[in-house]
Amino acid sequence: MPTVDRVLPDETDAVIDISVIPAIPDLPDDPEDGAEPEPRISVIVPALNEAQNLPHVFARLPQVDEIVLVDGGSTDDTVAVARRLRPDIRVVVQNRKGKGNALACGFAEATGDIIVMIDADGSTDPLEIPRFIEALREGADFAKGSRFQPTGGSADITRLRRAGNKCLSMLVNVLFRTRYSDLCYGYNAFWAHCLDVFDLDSTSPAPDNADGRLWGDGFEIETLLNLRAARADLKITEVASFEHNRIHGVSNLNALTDGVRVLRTIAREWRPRKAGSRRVAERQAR
Ligand SMILES: Nc1nc2c(ncn2[C@@H]2O[C@H](COP(=O)(O)OP(=O)(O)O)[C@@H](O)[C@H]2O)c(=O)[nH]1
Ligand SMILES: [Mg+2]
Repeated sequence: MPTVDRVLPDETDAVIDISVIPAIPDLPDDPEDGAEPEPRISVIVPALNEAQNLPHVFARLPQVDEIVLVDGGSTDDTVAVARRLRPDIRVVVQNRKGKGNALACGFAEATGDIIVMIDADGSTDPLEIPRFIEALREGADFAKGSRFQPTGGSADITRLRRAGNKCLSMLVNVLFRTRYSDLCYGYNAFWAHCLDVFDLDSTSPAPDNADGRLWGDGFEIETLLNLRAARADLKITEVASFEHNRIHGVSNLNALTDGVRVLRTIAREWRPRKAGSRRVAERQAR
């Protein structure tokens, strides 16, 4: 049974009537003469068989400059539905398997100054995007969603996932001297310069192993981004977020096997802090 933190109207099986969706807050208009130019915003949407959920997600998207849908080889109409809903959408096909690889491929194609990552299943609410943008414009390099900040919550997280996430967050906070309240959550936004720090591989071919995934290609991607952001001393702001239930279909995540991948990610990324800082300094000097 999912644990529900806050009672919300049940959106499962809801027929989405766009006319009743609350007015979508526009992101700021073009600047006055001489003011800082507005950052361009790219939204990256990894999707694996989400045709039924995309109408709901896209109906709630505020105006952004670019939407990149990364298809994981969906066998339903995900791509056709996305194109019908948003004729201007860019569709990218990932080169390996897993959500992490999908994000790496989407990030590599993004042209915006700010990159926002959201899910295609209706659990991350696009109406929250302006909050993430605000955190970035107020000085953060990385705006990290958190379900465990005071006004956040989740209708989707199970007891097991909640407990695992808490233990893993505590472990990371000790090892990486962070104060993360939610390590394994996939709603984040960041300035494009952070991609240097994330250093993701979007080009290598699929390895010849059982699952066709390289390290970082799975759901451990969220932890990987958080750890590399911390190690590079990026300015990180947690943004309260409410995670809704997936609308249709079932999660692709396995709490146990993916939890172990997260744990191994922590072990692999943990190195003496100085080495991490030196790597970033070298990268910045290039
Ligand atoms: N392209 C792509 N998207 C994926 C893959 N695995 C999951 N996703 C997408 O990633 C998002 C989150 O996945 P989900 O299965 O809901 O995991 P959960 O939210 O952690 O339970 C959804 O939009 C999925 O469609 C994948 O292998 N490739
Ligand atoms: Mg989900």
